[in-house]
Amino acid sequence: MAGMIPIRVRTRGHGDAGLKVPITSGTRRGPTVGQIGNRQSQIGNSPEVSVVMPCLNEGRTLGVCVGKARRWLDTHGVSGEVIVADNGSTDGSQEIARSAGAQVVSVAAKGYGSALLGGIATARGRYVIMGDADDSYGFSDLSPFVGKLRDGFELVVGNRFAGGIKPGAMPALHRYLGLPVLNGLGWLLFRSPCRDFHCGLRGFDRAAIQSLALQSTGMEFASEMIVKAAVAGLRIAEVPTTLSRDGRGRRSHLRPWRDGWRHLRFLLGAFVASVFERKRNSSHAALEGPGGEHVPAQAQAGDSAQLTAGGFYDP
Ligand SMILES: Nc1nc2c(ncn2[C@@H]2O[C@H](COP(=O)(O)OP(=O)(O)O)[C@@H](O)[C@H]2O)c(=O)[nH]1
Ligand SMILES: [Mg+2]
Repeated sequence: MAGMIPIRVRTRGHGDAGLKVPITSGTRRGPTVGQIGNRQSQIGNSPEVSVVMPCLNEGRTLGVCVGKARRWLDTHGVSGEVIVADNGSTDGSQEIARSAGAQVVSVAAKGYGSALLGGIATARGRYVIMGDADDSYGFSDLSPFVGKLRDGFELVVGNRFAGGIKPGAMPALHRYLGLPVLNGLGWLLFRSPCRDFHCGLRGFDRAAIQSLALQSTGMEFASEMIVKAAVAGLRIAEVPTTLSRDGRGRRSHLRPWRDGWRHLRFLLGAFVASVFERKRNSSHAALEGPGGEHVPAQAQAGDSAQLTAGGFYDP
């Protein structure tokens, strides 16, 4: 992705024409996973939860992942669907997914982000859980994610540092250099509450995340989701999750230097873009009052000229 990343920001109060990221209310509260028991959680004709797995040649582990997700849905009485977003796997992943009970979506555009965008566009659930199809994440225990979503959080991100990284599950380069640097930058630039910015197991309110108009095609999709959610003021939570050694017995699709650079470039580009938005917003505020009348900029401060990136830009 070249050039600057367009990032739209939400402003408080009135006078926000053209700048608002529409989001859904974060105040809805439903029953917790424990409370719901075996009652089906279907909402109208739609399932409550869509589990979306991006997949490129994961034939060795995909069936296990789909099976775990399906079993979790069934044993918790949660109405749900499992969607595998595939990019032309050549190892029979599609058939494996179908026979394990998943719906397969073939996404023409290549890349992790493209696959997820295709899967999310097909999903019908009010909530989406996304996670790798390499059997490294805990699809057997989605309760913490769905519980937080039912509590009204719009994005729930796993934290592998809190939940445990099993031996051999993450290369030392990622664990001790790449992820700490990118996590630190996410906090510094956007006050992201996520201490594991790149955890691949997450849950979100589908409408809220779709309203952010995510567009990254590659692995930097993971950064884009958190940055735009933070800037838009969505309610974000994190829950501990465990990372196990993947079961596929070959290299990851992630290319550490190339993908690390794409994440870094996204973070810096988004930050620069948000600063420009803020400046533009401030000059609007200096010219027009809430009713269109000319007012001095100070009269607008604290009202329409603030961004909501975790308060970072607030005066
Ligand atoms: N459809 C599709 N899936 C992908 C692509 N790249 C990665 N994935 C899937 O995305 C998930 C994460 O990739 P993975 O190799 O596990 O990355 P890592 O967890 O960072 O090592 C896995 O389920 C992959 O099969 C892609 O280009 N297309
Ligand atoms: Mg993985």
